Amino acid sequence: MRLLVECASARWFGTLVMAAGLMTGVSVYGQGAGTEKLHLMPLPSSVQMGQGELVLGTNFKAGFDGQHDARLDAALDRFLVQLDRQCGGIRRAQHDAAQNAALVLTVKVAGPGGAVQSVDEDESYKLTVSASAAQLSAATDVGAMHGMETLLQLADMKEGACRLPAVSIDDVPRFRWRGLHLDVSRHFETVEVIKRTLDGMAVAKLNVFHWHLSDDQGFRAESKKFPRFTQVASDGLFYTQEQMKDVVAYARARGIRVVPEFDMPGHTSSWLVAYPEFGAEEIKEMPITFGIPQAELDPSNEKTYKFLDELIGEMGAIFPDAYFHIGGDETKGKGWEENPRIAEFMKKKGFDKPEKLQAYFNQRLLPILQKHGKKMMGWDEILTPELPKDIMVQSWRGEKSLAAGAEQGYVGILSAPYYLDAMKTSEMMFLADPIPADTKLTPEQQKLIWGGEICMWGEQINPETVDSRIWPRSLAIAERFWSPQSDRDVADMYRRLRAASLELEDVGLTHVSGPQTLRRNLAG
Ligand code: CP6
Repeated sequence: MRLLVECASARWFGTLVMAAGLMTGVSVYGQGAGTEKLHLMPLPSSVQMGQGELVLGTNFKAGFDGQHDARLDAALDRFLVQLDRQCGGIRRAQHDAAQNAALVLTVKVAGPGGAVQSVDEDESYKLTVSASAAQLSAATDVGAMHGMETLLQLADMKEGACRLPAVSIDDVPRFRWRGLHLDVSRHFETVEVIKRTLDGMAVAKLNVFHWHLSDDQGFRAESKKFPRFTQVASDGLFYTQEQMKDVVAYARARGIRVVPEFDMPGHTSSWLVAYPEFGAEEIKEMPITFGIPQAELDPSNEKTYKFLDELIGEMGAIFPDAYFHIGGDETKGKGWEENPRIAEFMKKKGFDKPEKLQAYFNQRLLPILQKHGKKMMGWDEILTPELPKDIMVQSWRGEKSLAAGAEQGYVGILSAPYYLDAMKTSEMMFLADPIPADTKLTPEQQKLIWGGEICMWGEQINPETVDSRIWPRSLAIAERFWSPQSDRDVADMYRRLRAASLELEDVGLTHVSGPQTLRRNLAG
């Protein structure tokens, strides 16, 4: 019965499928007999094979049953273009009500979902394919989009026709926060790279793009209030406000939230080259090296908070997500101790170590974020008892650190095992679970672990190589975030990874073909 507790989709249907699965010796919860021929990734929570297959012939028509918005309409168009690319001969049907009877694929949603996608968005979907028709139903656009991705993975060209196996799928993610973090400070990535990364995320059913927009080596977001950020601290490589809004819209169209990160009070060399008046020390230039350069904002200066209020207000309007990532990692505080004025401030406040000053800084930031309608998110180091329980902690230090937060009642996500630049294999990252089977956390505490984020740090990537660092391994991690906990068959994961990896190339990623091949293909 433990499995039933852990899988959110454990309704009566799932129970029946699990019973069937156990009888036929299929090891993963919810995967019925015959599913070993499919190559779905991430694995849905329950799959049951039916009789026969649906041939998508010249009579193929897809459309909606009932209400739908422009976002879902566009998603169906993209789906059909992709299906046509895989199969050929697929065309878009009229979808007025009178024609519904003739639809081969019917999509039905209860509503569009949140105007700003939240952590509570219902992402579930149900898919039924018989020999005569297919039905996709979901509570929201996002659920329907996930279902379309599954349909693309089901479709196969065989004996001159595009076919879908008869199947019944009931799918819901295990975790609500399934992110990919991309550092664009150390090396800049173009909007084109960001967009194709979002396309890959949609295939993998990842739902949060965490955009690490500032670090010591560069500040990549255009600020109209503080133009020196990009004038002197970006080498001309930055996103305009229009480009950032365009990325947010592109992500939303694919059911993906965008959480911006402005890393502070450490990792701020770029900030202090542009605006030295808010720093604890003089920073002459941005580093180009590895390591943690000494550069901290000055938490003792009231002007620092006025400045952050304006910056967060400006950036918060570009990024509608409820969460705003303040970084907070690796602040050593040496600059604070070396600055007599700040050292005196610490003494007066009774702060015996830099961590205390950082906690003070975070406490001052909190009402600023709240004023702009944002919740605070940061790396492990922001977790101090002074902060309320609705902050969100991203653990780069590991499962123990994450569990320690949950024990104190803090919500968190796991990132440590999913560092792509640590050269880990798909297997290692696939098996690393945000809630390991031997967890000591109570069921209530486990509910505070909302998922995880893959981390792509930028020191060793550029637009030419980034795809091959992120993909295909991220598909394996995305499956860990989406699929039932019992899904641990590594050989089967690799079998499906091969198919999904090629599918990613179909949507424009270049991890297999490489940018050279891509350019040749585009040229001619
Ligand atoms: N940059 C920032 C980094 C890292 C962190 N923060 C990092 C630390 C250790 C490893 C990889 C990356 N490059 N700003 C830690 C959150 Cl192994």
